[in-house]
Amino acid sequence: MLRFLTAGESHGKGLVVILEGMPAGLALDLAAITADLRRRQGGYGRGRRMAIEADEAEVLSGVRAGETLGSPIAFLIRNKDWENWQETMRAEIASPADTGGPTRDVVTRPRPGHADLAGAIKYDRTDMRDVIERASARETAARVAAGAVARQLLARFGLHVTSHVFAINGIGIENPLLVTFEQASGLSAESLLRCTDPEIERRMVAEIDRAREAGDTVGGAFEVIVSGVPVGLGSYVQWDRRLDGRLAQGIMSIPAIKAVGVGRGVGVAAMPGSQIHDEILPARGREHPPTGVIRPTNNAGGLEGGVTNGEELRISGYMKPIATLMKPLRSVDVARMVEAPAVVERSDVCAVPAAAAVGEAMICLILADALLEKFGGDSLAEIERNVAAASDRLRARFLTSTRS
Ligand code: EPS
Repeated sequence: MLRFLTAGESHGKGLVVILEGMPAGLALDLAAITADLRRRQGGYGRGRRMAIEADEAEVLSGVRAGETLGSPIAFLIRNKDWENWQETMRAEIASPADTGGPTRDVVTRPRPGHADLAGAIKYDRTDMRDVIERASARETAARVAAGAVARQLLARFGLHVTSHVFAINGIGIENPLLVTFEQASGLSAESLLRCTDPEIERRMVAEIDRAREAGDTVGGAFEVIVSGVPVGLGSYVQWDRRLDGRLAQGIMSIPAIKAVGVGRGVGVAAMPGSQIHDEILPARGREHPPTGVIRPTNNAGGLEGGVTNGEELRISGYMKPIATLMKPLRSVDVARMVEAPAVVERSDVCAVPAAAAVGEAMICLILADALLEKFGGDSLAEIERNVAAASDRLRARFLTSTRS
């Protein structure tokens, strides 16, 4: 239904994304796309590159007079740093006149944990720069631009997506499920780490400072929360239609993510069924959800059988520390096949808040896809009709029976 492709190198001219499958007639707030891009650039622990860039998505197609046309939407995000990398990253064999930036050394000492070695072998490149450039997390800016469009479609149908960081290098909030949607969405865009507990955030910041001083890096974990999710997105009838699997792939595809949790996540393996499953109670006398039932807990994270159950979606991602260490690990210089310290490049000490922003974008894209699958149409009006019909059916089926 909804698909996207990105292109671009970290220090090339820019990043491109093509998003196809968005219905026609969605009013697009371009400033909100920039706000999402800027949030991804932030967070305590980012390196000097982010002081150079001021990401903005230039619309190349698919939008006219502020509305989507139903045609592919293409964005260009220019790399400001390109100016300093033209000589190294030029497409031409010979440097054109006035080419900026120095000629950089060939990279032959792979960083443990980065794609450098496997990529150089796979694509048969002698300069690992050819791998670094595309494997770089810079690519995620393009995903955030596409995700920002998907977010606006979701919002049109009452789904709202937010996130918070609940752990940095082992310091964190014990049970992130206790953080409410309102607490997470209430965090300011300038928040240092997007942690809802100021005291824990202070300790996280100190941990990042310690890592920076030691020439080290740190990872952590974030949770994406979605409110207003309708029942019935995804399906249990085939493995590849289970929405939890699709969402997990979206999170796992973010660079440096090593584990994904749904609801209680890995915690479910250590609790009995009587404590983990979310009981179902009639909603009589309370504010009425469309299904007529309420859940006192949400350990399932809003998904049962790979289908949304009407509760908040809660998906977490666990990020390893950035692979570029200022105090490098042991590696091999593959040009000479001798032991040598890994290459040292300008990088970030911690990028977990950025990963949370990318996590939101991926969840937006996959949820929008699932929404279009269930209620799809070529125009917004068509989708609205389908959503209204489904909600009438729910009301007819559950509201009348719970009132009796
Ligand atoms: C990255 C290295 C750093 C990060 C970069 C990812 O970039 P540079 O090598 O230019 O200092 O800042 O992230 C981004 C550029 C971004 O936009 O997130 C890497 O090697 O993956």
